[in-house]
Amino acid sequence: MKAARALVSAEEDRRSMAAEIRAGLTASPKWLPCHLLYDARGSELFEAITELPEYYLTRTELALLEQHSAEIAKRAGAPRSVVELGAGTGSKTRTILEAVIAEHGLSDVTSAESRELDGPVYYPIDVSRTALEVAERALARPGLEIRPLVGQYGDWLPLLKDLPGPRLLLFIGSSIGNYQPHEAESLLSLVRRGMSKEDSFLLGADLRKDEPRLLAAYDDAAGVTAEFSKNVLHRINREFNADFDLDGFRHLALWNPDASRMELYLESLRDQVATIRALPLRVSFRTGDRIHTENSYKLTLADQRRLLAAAGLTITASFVSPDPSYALHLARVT
Ligand code: AVI
Repeated sequence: MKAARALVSAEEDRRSMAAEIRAGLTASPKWLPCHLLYDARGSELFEAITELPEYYLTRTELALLEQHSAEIAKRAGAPRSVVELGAGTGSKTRTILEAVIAEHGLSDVTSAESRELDGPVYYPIDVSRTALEVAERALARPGLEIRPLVGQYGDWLPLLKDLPGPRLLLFIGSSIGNYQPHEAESLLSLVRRGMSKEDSFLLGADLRKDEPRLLAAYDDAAGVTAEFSKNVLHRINREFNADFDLDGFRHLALWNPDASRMELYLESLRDQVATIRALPLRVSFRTGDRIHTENSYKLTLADQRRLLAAAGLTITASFVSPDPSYALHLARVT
């Protein structure tokens, strides 16, 4: 198994996390960046979310991928590099990789030279080293190189042009929805700047739909999403020597129709003070005070198209499931 590459040291990572926690918990209203949700336990809980009956996103996207991967691989021109942003454990990627390999043929593992010439090489990018290790084990097969890259997308996207082309970039799982619209546009512009004319970009994103369906998806009956949300406090307790009382907070999922997004919060159930000794910082809460932990935007099809166009990407094919509605867009540099 290849060791995952990281551009940023664990020490730098910890310093930037500490700065984010301080900035978020001293702000009014309080917030925490959603990438903090994904430590090893958080990644595990997110995997469990993807299998919940209420969380329609993953299985709807998988069904679309199963139906259209062959066409996507063909349209992407038998890519030599498949780069996935936010790969997680890679569970959503098998179908598309199989299709790329089928379109391509496996690289000849007996010859180093033909391996150079053939491909494909899969580069999963994720902040979670543990998730990447799972992905690597789950997706390993003869003839497919897997080179995991640990870190934020911004660390790796500028290096895209160095990878053999044509490249297929995957940003599936509706993770684009976790960015504010202006951040989403900047991220897609960064993707576009790393692409050449021959490359393709596949975006998978949830669509705006009825409120009850959305509320259920982000506040499931079994309480897995609540545990996932609260895990961020558990993580701060463990990694920054804090004393958040997890029973003193509840998970809250709200639909904001004006912003067209689900908003996830941790709400304080009483007046309380938490101490984060490693920062050091004391954080006071009144009953009902909230920490905003995540947004999940649900754009219309027209807004998704506008977002891609604004980033300089032209859609070459869209695959849309009607109910529950979800979209896959294949795009090229405009
Ligand atoms: C990772 N991301 C696409 C998920 C979503 O649906 O926004 C994160 C999530 N948070 C709670 N449930 C799922």
